[in-house]
Parts: sequence; C-alpha cells; structure tokens
Amino acid sequence: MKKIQIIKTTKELNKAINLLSQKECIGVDTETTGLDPYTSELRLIQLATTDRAFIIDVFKTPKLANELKTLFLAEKPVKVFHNAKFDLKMLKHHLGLRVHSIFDTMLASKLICGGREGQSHNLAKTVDRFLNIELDKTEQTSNWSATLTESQIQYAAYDAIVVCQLYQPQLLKLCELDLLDTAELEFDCVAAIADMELTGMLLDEKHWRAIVEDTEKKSLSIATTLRQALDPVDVQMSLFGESTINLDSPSQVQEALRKLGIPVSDTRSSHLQHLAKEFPILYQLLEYRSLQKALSAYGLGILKFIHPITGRIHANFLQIGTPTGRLSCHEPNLQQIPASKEYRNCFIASPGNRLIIADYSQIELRVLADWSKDTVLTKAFHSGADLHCITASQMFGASLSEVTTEQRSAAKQLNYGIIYGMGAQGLANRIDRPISEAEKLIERYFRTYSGVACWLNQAGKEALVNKQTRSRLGRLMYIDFDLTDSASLSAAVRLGKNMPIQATSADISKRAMTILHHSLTNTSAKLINNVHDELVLEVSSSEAEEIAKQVEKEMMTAGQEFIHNVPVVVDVKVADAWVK
Ligand code: DCT
Ligand code: MG
Repeated sequence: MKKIQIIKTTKELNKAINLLSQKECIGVDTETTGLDPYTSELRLIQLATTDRAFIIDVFKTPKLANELKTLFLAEKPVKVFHNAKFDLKMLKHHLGLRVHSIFDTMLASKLICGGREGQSHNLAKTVDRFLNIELDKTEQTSNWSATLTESQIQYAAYDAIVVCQLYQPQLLKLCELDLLDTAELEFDCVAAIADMELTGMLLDEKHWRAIVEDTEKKSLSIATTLRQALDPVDVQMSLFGESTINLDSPSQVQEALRKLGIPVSDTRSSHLQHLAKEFPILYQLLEYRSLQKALSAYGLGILKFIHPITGRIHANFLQIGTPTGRLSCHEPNLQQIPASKEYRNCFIASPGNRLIIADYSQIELRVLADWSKDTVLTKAFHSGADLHCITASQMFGASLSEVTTEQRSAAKQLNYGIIYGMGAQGLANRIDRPISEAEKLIERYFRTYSGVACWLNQAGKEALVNKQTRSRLGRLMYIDFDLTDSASLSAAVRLGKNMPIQATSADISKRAMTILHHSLTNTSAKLINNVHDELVLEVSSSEAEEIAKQVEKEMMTAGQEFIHNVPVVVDVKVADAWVK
C-alpha cells in the first residue's frame, strides 16, 4: 500500500513541496473531465515520488494549484510525465502554469523502440514493459467531476507513482542506447507542441466552402466529359443522356478504356500518366481523380474541426509521428493541406495579426552535403547560387545561364531522388525520359558528387550490418529486413540512406521550435503549424516584421547546431494568409 495524501492547506502543500524538491525526479499527472482543454475541467493534480503521492483537488482548493509555480519552473526535480503534452495543455489553459525540466515516459518509450511500429506506448503497456507491473486503467474514463471515490483517488495516485518509477529504468535504457541527446531534444520540445495545439489555426470558413464548391463543380464537369468519352453508346441510348459508368470503379474504367482501344494493363495513376501523352483523355481521368481525392481529403469535413469556443482548428500533433522522428498531424491533418495557393489562402491571421511563414531551404540536401563532406555539393551551397541550376549545369554540360527549366527540374528530381534511393527507372518516370538517359544522369551525378556516392554507399551497407541507423544527433531507427528477400534488402538499404538525412532534418525542425518557443515567450508570436521543414507562426501586426527576422535568425541557429560546414538558409515571409 502506497502512502497517499490529499493536500488541503498551504501548509501541507509547502511541506510536500519541500520533500519533493529534494528528489531527483517527481511523477506528475492530472485527471480531467475530458480530453479537450477548452471544454473539460482539470480535477486533480498528482505529484509523486516512487512510493508516495500528494493530490491536489483543483475543484476544492483551486488556489493551492498556483503554489506549484516555483516547483514546476525549477530545474530540479525533473518532472516526469506520461504524454506530457496533454497535462501541459491542461495546466497552462486552466491555471497558467508552465513546466520546465520535463521527462516524458511515453516519448522515452518511443525512442527506445527505435521507430519499430506496432508497439503501444500507452501508460499501461509502458509500465508493463519497463516495470513488469500490470496497471488497472478502468478508472481512467470514470466520472471525474463528481465526488471522488476511494478507488479513483488510488488510481490517480498510483499513476503518478508508476510514472516516477519509470524514470530510472528508462533513463538507464536511454543511456545504454546512447539516446540521451535525442531524449533531451524531444523533452525540450513538448511545451512548444502543447502550446501550438492550444493556439490552433484560423480557417476562413466561407472562403473554404467556396473553394470546395468550386472543386465540386470542376469535378462534375470533367466527369461529364469523361462519361461522354468513355461511354458514348450508353449516353446516346439513355433517355436522359446519362451514362451509368462509375468513374470511381477501376474495373469499369479499365473496361471502358480498353473498348476505346487504350491498352491499359491496370488503372494506377502512374501507369495512366505514362500513356497520357498518346491518349490525352487520360489526363482528364487523372485530373478527375486528383479533384476527387482533394474533395474527400480536404472537403467540407475539415469544418467540423473548427472549435466552438475558440473558432480555431486545434489539430493533434504526434511528436514522434514517424520512425524518423518527424511530427505527424491528425484531426485534421494540417500538414497535408495542399500546397496550392487556393487552399492555403484559407488559413488566415485573425484581425490585427499576421502570419510568419518560415521554411528551411533544401535542408535535407544541406544535411547531406555537410554529413558526406562532399566538396562539390558543399561548394555549390557556399556559392549561394541556385543548387538545382548548378546540378543541372554539371549534368548537362551547360553554363548556369543556359540551363533550361526542364534541365533544372530534372536536376532537382535527381538531387532529391538520390537521397530517397531512387533508381534509373524511377528517375526515368519522373523526368519522362528513356531509362538509358536516366542511367547516364545518375552515373554522371555520382561521378560529380563522389563524396555523396561514398557516403550513401556506406550508409546503405551499415544499415545491413548494424540493422539500425541514426540521425546526426543519435536518434535510433532499427531497420528490420529479411536476408533471403531481395526486395526487403533493397528497401533496407534505401532506408539506411534516407532515414539519417530525414531524421536529422526532423531534429533540426524540433530544435527550432524549442528555441523559438522559448525566445518568443514574452511576445505576441505563437507557433501554429509545423510542416516538417516549414514553421508557421501568428503574431500581432505591429511585431510581425521584427519577429520575422528573429525567426529567421533562430531557425538558422538551430540548423547550424547540426550543420557546420554548409550555410543554412531560411526563407521567411510575412503575410495575411498561409501562402509563400
Ligand atoms: N521534395 C522532395 N522531392 C522532390 C521535390 C521536393 O522530396 N522531387 C521535398 C524536399 C524539399 C521540399 O520537398 C520542398 O520542395 P521544393 O520547395 O519544391 O524544393 P526546393 O529544393 O526548394 O526547390 P525550388 O528551388 O524549386 O523551390
Ligand atoms: Mg523551395
């Protein structure tokens, strides 16, 4: 039986804080009446050591919670949370409390897992894995707004205690796996992400509806053209001139295309793209599909995420959303709003504010240049000229001023394709040239950038030997493969080449968020979105220009912590909407 105390007076609280302050770490947890900070209430705050817990009932003694300010801001003890983002949002929104020196047992568990998917990192599973304890979570969703039962108090206390107990074994494991730097980077970034979610983004609902309607109209009109082309007989016979073909059915579409003499082996878009030059009707089909996709992904569905209280969209960002450490975003996915102007234009600054849109220029290629120490690529970045143009001039033997748009675009495909382990066939498809030409280009690329070739080769080999790869900071990504399966082997090699680069870029982006979150604390500026190498902030108009400069400078600083021999460039724009 663990010792549990419900704190009722300032005196009791001070005594508890005294005791807790002497610990290396304390477990912290909250119980709330729901998941959304704006519509639910904060009921309990639990503070714990490994064998006792102190509980503050915020309903009964709300003033006591404010007394936690010093403890929460202090460097020591370390505050251990499981999924700190959730508790930080509640503490900040309801009590204005901020927390320094965080250790997050959920993020630690994910880091230790090294990007392997299929493992759950909820508290019960984490406790089971690291402490071999079975945790009863039945009270989690019980009624936290009524009079609390003994069982609820026990549950609340025990959660904070086990979180505190997780600290030592997880710290040891992080140390063993050489993950302390990565863990520090992650833990420092939690508050930035919590605040970004609390702030949310403003969507111009009317404008969005207009665009969706416009897309629907376009889609309808293309569908009519397509039906007439694909199903001419039916249209003529039908009384209402309507075709019965279902354009969303691959088998019906394939059959109709074949009847027209178009030799389709399947109806995947990449295949159709290939044939479209010869059979232009396929361009219409591709266009129809992309409109339909946009409608289902970004149709009116997003409007239900506009918060009834704030009027903004508060998406859910998963801090370690992918094995490389990139953030992912859900409900809705603000990272996947189409890059086209019309959609992004709908995300606006609220009156009196402006947006700052800042993105790293070619960050992955800069990481590659710096890490591989390739002299040619490094020199290209130092020259300050357009990288893709430089590559094009080298690949096609033209002077910089002679490079054509197509050549630049092919060079760009090459520059990025290389880090994704793209082969000659892939390049040929993307630049729409014969495979023999793609082969020559790749060969010339590696001859020019021999340092890159060497680094990539090595990275691919090491992935197979070590069955893992790491970012520059040391983020661990296990690579699982089947030695007897060549497809699985080449996938592993590809990951070995690409993951370290992408993960390092993700680390840079997180570091930038942390630095900005910290330095912008006493300004009007707030982070509102992260799309990998791009950060979006909202700021009062009067501060916008000045803070934009600060954002540029600090994002560069974050980049240069990881990239030492190549300049880091950040493009910054101040605008009324999310457009570049
Ligand atoms: N990207 C990629 N593969 C490509 C193109 C882009 O992986 N073929 C990724 C990496 C960079 C990011 O998208 C931003 O894309 P762009 O802005 O188009 O790339 P850029 O290098 O900045 O090129 P440009 O100078 O044309 O903007
Ligand atoms: Mg660009």
